[in-house]
Amino acid sequence: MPSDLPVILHHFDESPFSEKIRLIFGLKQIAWTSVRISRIMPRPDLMPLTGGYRRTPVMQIGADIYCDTQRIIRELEHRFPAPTLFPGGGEGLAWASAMWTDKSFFQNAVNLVFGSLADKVPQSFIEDREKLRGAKFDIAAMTAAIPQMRDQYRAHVGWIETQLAGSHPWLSGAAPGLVDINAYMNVWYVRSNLPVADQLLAECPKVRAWEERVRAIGHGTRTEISTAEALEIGRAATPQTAEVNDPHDPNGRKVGDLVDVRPDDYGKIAVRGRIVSLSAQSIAIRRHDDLAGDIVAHFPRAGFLVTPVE
Ligand SMILES: N[C@@H](CCC(=O)N[C@@H](CS)C(=O)NCC(=O)O)C(=O)O
Repeated sequence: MPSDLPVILHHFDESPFSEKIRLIFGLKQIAWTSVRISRIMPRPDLMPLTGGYRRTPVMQIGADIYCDTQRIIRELEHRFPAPTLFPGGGEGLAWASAMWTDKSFFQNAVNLVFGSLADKVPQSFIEDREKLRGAKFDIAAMTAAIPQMRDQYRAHVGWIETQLAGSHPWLSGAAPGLVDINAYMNVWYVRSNLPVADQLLAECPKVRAWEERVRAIGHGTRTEISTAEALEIGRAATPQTAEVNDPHDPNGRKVGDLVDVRPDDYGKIAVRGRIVSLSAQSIAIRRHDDLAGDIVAHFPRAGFLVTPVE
């Protein structure tokens, strides 16, 4: 159900999580609008739209703001169902694969990349990511851990190699799907930053061939606008999200409740608003911002905390 409103992605080119979404645009042949944001805070035109959520990427469709790739991908599959991200079935495990690729595998790739870049990492970036994590971004410790990180990376890519054994070209079988996109993000990230990327895949010929196939999916059709233009689109639009209660909500939450929503791992900034829509996989909250107007922000449930505001 494509609408007249542009599908806007707030992202930066080096961002691996954004690469997942760019590839889904490619896979589904979506024409999208790119807003390049800075790699570090502040992001003064984006925060009015997200209500403080600061991780990258964020998708915007009018005054509806989708936070976290889990939630963005669910929306894209809903609005652009063909071709599906679940070509071989297996939808449940495909969603769950993000808990491997976005957490354990990603932390491994991050440590490998920044440990190897070492003194090339700008101080401003380190300080920004310390605020994001609420903990030290300890490059020296990452450098010291490189041997361990190589071992871990080998184990992660080894699973991809094993999954590709046999004649099927994709992790989901005959066609590319969400598991390919999720897993590829980390291989892309290491390849984009480390000259040893090929060496690290020396014993994984199927991963190297698969990597080329995923890259060839491309990014769909991209048009650029500025952060200020995106904010204006948000301000001029009305949120499109219908009110939906969840009769099975285990905590009795309902439309209209005032809540804080925040990630449970890093970038734990609370976004406050009134519930508009609720389900096992999604929560949408309405808020008002002086610059952005009325906004509905959408989050996934796994990996997020919802707390009532008294
Ligand atoms: N679970 C989040 C993780 C996103 C994430 O960690 N993105 C990185 C950039 S690739 C980030 O937010 N870095 C800090 C920032 O951009 O402010 C998702 O799936 O969207």
